[in-house]
Amino acid sequence: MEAAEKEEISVKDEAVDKNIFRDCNRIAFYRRQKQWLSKKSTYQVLLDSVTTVEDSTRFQIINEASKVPLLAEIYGIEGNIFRLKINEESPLKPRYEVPDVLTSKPSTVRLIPCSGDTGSLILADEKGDLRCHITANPFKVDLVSEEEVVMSINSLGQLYFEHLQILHKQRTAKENEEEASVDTSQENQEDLGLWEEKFGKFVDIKANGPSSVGLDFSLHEFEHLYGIPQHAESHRLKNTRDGDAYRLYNLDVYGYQIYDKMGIYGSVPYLLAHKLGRTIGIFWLNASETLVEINTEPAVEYTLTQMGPVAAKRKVRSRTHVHWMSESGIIDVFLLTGPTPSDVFRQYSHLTGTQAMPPLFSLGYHQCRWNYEDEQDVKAVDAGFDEHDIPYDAMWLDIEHTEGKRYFTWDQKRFPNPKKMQELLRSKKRKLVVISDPHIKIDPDYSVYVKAKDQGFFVRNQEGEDFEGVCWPGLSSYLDFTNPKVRGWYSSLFAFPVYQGSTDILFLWNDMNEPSVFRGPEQTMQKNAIHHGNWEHRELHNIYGFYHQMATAEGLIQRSEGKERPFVLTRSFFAGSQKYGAVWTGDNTAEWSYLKISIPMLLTLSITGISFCGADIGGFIGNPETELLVRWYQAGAYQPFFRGHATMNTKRREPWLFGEEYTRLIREAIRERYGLLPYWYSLFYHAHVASQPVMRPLWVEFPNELKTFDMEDEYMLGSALLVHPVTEPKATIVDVFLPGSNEDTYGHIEGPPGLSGITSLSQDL
Ligand code: NBV
Repeated sequence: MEAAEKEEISVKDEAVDKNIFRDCNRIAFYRRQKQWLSKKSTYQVLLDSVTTVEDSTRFQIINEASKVPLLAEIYGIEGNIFRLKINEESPLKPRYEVPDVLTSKPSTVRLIPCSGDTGSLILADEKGDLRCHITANPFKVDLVSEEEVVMSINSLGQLYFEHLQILHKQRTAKENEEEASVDTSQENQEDLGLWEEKFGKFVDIKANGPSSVGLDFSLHEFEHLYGIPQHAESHRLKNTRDGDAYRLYNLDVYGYQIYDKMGIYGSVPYLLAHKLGRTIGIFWLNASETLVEINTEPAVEYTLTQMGPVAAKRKVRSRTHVHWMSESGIIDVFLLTGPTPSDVFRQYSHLTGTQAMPPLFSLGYHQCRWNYEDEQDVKAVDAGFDEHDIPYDAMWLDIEHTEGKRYFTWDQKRFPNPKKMQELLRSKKRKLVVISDPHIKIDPDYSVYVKAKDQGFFVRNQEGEDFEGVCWPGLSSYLDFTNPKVRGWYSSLFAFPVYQGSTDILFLWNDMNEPSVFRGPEQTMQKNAIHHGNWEHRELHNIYGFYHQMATAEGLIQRSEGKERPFVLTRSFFAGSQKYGAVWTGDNTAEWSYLKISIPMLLTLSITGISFCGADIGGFIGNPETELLVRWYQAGAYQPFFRGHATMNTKRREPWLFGEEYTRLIREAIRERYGLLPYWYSLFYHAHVASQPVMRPLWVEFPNELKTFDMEDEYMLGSALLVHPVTEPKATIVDVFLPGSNEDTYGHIEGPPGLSGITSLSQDL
């Protein structure tokens, strides 16, 4: 290992240093939006601009201060979905609109405008299922269902849209005078980070200046919200009133802090809200850095004493306000009107696709470690499973299997005969999964590097040269997966004759694809790096990993001429990543609290489309005590992606290393998994064809039982299996809430002494 790498790893061994990462107050677009919104300047609809163009209703909205016209478009989409797009009417240059996430152009339903009262407009489809009322001044949209307003848009007046401008220095004095939307005085400019934003030693120069957008949504009578992964947080979203907003910004956060709203590896800007009798969803299609504030106002009852002799009462329904803010792009939001949880799942997958059907082997147990040292090590670990009669399906190789972290190569000394190694695994019907990261070592003798460089396939810096950053191989450039040509070429690298030493039992693992850039701002890429089509990295940061996995999965499909299903695990992801494979929760820690939080983290991924998800069994960082390891296997056997993994400086922890009793317990847990494999496979098929998550929070299966809305220590697998893992040390008893009876029923489950697998309880529900 090179010195530079050692230094990185030892630095990374400490707990997460939050100073490396920004909280809301250190994010300039957040500060700008807050400052401006406090001035309460409003937008209004120009009602005489309303037109129907093809399948959308369009109209202008104008801010009373800035006077810059925005163009709003409202679409009705099949399956009871609304789409609202807001962009500048004539921006200085095109603004980024996220491509490739929607599976196809959504089929639209015609909304017919009918005039409301003066100053308003009503849009409704023929059947009357979709209906919205637009108020002109101030601009507000109410979504109505069965005569009830379910959601209001911009009722708090938080619509915010920074129109693209010419850099101050290049403008005339008159133009500068006219700029009224934000306070642009010199000292404030720096603070507001309009054209330049500092963070520690990093300076982000913004060629396009400020371009952020924001909008609020009020969800009437909804108090339970879920979604917007990825955070190491509870399943139900919390109020952000007293602290940081939920941040969606894909970052490599080693040993992330739990119960925290900072952004980690992936982002799905989509949330669901649920109340008795109705579930809805908001999908905010924007790939730039995004912040989400949640604020629930409980129901209140006022007594109106001045109204006459009899005291009148007025009830104000509870509501939750959701405020989305993104650094750039446009406002493009899909409102999923439900009404049931399964309707919302279907509506979302109608837009972004369903879970890819996994190959059967990938639902079994996976054995990973950073690193299995060499072919002998692989052989010995593989034999260990047979000796101890423990089933497993896939052996994994981390970055050390390559020649100096040059992906698509093999370390000549440690892995001189990769095909022979795969033949051994194949003879037992097992598979191999290897890692392939998006950074490419700068090395004129590395053919992948040379070919990518020659074809201009790397992300570029401001000077138009290849972007360079440090990662595992040392100085590296980063493939620009947003370019379809780069994806096509990358996919071709998985062809058997091209990827030397690979066979058809080899599958893939995409790591570090936030992308992770050592010594970069927040350990990622500068926002002003340039991608295909001249787009700045800031526009599409959150979708980089999505494209990496997409290209990898496509490569595996192509190498088998379309016959085999791919398996690709990714660390970073975006809305729609479910189409390309599995996701895991990154670098967790070997502590009970991380075992516990794996459940809400996976539930959240599951309801936002990503059914194939898991957490490293045992905890990646540190050495789990044996009891914790056993409990983690017992819990993991009932989570969708089931892989044991550990970082490099940890003690070996293959299942048979802790004495006969523990080996037996782990064996039993893994066998329980295999016993249910047909059920898992059927659930995934159902997720693939009918959009229903595999792992389901109780509220999804029991939407009319209030008690279930907050539960995250137990869940359903499909609709037939209730799972309550043990996540506390020394537990011999768990109290399991038994939903479905509308009474408070608890099952008191006591295991025999020791760590018996009291993980699951099935009943006819
Ligand atoms: O490739 C090494 C590790 C990998 O084992 C882990 O699962 C990833 O989350 N990788 C991160 C990079 C190094 C982390 C310190």
